[in-house]
Amino acid sequence: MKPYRSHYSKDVTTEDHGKTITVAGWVEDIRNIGSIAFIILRDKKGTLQVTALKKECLELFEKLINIPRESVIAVNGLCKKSDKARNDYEVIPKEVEVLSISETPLPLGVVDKVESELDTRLDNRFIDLRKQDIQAIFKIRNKVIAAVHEYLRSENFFEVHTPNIIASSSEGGTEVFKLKYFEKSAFLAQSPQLYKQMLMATGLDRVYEIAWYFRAEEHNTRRHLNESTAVDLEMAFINSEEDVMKILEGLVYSMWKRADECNEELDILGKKVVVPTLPFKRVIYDDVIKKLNKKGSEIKWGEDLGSEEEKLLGDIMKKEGHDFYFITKYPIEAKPFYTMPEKDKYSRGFDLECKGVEIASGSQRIHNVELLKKRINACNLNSKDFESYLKAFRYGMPPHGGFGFGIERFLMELLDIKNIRECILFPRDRTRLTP
Ligand code: AMO
Repeated sequence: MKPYRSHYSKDVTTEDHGKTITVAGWVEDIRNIGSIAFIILRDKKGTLQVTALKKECLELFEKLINIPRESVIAVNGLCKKSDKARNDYEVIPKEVEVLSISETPLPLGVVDKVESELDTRLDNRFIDLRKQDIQAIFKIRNKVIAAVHEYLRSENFFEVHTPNIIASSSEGGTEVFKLKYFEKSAFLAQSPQLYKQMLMATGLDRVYEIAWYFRAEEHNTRRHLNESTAVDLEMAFINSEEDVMKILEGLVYSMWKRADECNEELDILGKKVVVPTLPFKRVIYDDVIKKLNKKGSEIKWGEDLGSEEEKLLGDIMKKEGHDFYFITKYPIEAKPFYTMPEKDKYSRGFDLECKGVEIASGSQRIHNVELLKKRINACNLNSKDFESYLKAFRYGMPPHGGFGFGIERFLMELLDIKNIRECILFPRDRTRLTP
């Protein structure tokens, strides 16, 4: 049969009625009522009905009713208007080609009413992803990423791809995956941090990357992955971190707005999206600590917010009418070595929170090489490990800053998904390395 597919399930129009078309996909269900069989065929865009009449095509009828569910078939047949069929039409088969027979039983049902355990679903992710609600999450992700490219390009950003196998840890700390690189040891990049900053010394001015983060964090939580993705960005000639925050809130707004336009997927998921209004509230770190202490939290000045404190702050801010808010002017000791200090104990680092969850963090960076070395040492890191990075600061480096915005965290908050593993195709966590 050539081609296997002339139409997707949802692409048939009134003009196709009475014509011969070919459709292809997975056999979701077979209902055989004796003289007639209804085969529900599923493809990327939805489902359609293939109707086989026993008395008109006995051989085809027998072939179709014996195909195991989830097998892949292509059907060539007559497209016919039908009030009873799902998309107002059905296909009366003339020819059926079985392209792949599914084994039975299935390790996971596709249209079953019973909810399966997340682990069973992730173990059989290729089947899990056949479900229309699970696909809807990734269809929204796909559309929103398109909005990221559109927005950032309209703001004169340049897409880059930086190395993931690197010689020194990008964020400092111990949460790095170490690997053997021929005679040397190497690390998987925790983020593109060092490279996007080095690019600020090239004159490219504004760069972004849809980046992979590899983090050897031991804890297994509902909002941490060991391999995650982010919109990672850096911009030069800024006056302060405020310039970076403006781009970040513009980006978040564009992404939420694009998500709000995904009507079909949102309907499938039964979700509503509330597009935020700009600008987002800015709260300085000192006030955050005061607000938290007032509500009984024992967090001390200088500490970073843990998930408990973030949640409490989320509730406080919600009452004040803010789902989105920046926490600004962090203490320097709570931020990574590349963060620009301000006065003696503060920094130009910020986090963007959404309903009690950190979705992005960023800062103005240090662009003076001597100060940068000082901060590397103060963070108990060895500046020798950062020589090739530091070199980029010695021959003309403009003031700059940027942020990292977690794509899975964004999806969790956008669609109110409780476990971050649902927001990435093949999650990597403390115990999961397959599939
Ligand atoms: P940070 O480490 O805060 O900053 O990460 C930025 C954003 O990435 C997401 N994120 C994660 N998502 C899931 N699982 C994880 N383990 C995980 N770790 C981080 C979060 C977080 O806000 N280089 C800086 C960014 C910058 O300053 O440009 C950085 O990596 O949404």
